[in-house]
Amino acid sequence: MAAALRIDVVSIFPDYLAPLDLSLVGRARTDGLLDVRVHDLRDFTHDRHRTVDDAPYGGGAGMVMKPEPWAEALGHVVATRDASTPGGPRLVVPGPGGAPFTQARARELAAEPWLAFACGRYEGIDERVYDYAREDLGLPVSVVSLGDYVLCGGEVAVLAIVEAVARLVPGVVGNAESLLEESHEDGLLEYPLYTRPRQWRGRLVPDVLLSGDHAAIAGWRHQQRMTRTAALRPDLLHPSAVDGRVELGVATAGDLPELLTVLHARGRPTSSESLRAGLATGTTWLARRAGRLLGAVRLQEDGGTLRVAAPVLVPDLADDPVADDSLAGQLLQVAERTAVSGIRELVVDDPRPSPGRARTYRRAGYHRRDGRWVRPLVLHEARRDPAAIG
Ligand code: JCK
Repeated sequence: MAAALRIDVVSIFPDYLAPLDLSLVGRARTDGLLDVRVHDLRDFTHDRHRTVDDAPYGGGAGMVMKPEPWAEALGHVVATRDASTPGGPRLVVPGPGGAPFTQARARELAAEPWLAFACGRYEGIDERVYDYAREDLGLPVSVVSLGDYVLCGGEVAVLAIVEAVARLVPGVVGNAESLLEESHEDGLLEYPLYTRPRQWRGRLVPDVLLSGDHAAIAGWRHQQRMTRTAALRPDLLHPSAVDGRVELGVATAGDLPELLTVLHARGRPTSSESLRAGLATGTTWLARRAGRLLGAVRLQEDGGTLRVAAPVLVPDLADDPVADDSLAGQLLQVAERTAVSGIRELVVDDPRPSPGRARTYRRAGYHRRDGRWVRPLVLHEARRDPAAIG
């Protein structure tokens, strides 16, 4: 039987991939479910020193991988296509600048018949190798990243990706249920796990798990997952706060009732009269998504200073640090762009911000001065056209 998935890996450190002989992936290989072939890039060089790197054109730190050995190695891999893999592999290249490698991407890769991985080293691979693979070899190319930190090469990323993909290949993981039940399949973190003994070093297993009440157990587990997700990964609960399209616009009299409600709900009560007066003497920017009000910020010129009221967000977003950073951050940015020439600094009067909001101010370029948040403006920033917002 032909393997369900063929995987070729090209690296200057083939030994780095030795763990693919072990555990789940190793078993899948001996079971004939995976056909893994590791190639040494240096076998595709022709000089005495088996050179794979050279200095970068344009200068800069470090070395770049030469294109010639890569073209030969990839050509060799493609030339070994057979009846079960007639089309050529999808080329996956780990790199710190790639698209995030996610469970969705793992599912996509697990559905392919053939994957080839190019493990870079040094600062990375000559860009033309990607174009060559696409245009001359006809391979789909995906550059992927494991996360926002810097590794020394692609090998560790390939180990992680192959492991994530292999366990989705039918037959590799025994219990199909354990694949279905999983965290990241439904976007929440996992519930805590317990096994025997019931009491261990003075610690008990939660009673509900021994109750035999399946509905109560499911309810408790769901509540645990929600609490953990809210604490550790709020972005998973409010993805729209991060990547939904936010529209920014200047408030007019028609927006006052909605604004009044939000300010009251956030403990900043004001009268409609003073709010109306504020519209005349300064600028209030609103953030909306699909028409729904999300937050607001008010600006007022005062000599060379632009006074910025602490951005206010609607109650269901206000306590979410991710939403705060995204929305309050965008509102502060608008404040900055509104500043006309003559303004030398922005000042936010917010002496006791929440830790999340303090972080938002710092990320927006403000620093603390005498209980206020101050953002100096350089001249070219102070001449921006407010009409260019959006
Ligand atoms: C593949 C070489 C090392 C080191 C220059 C300038 C940021 C570029 C990865 N999640 C991930 N982190 N790192 C990798 C990864 C790193 C790699 C290679 C994958 C090949 N390197 C390297 C420094 C730079 N940089 C700004 C990095 C590459 C994945 N997947």
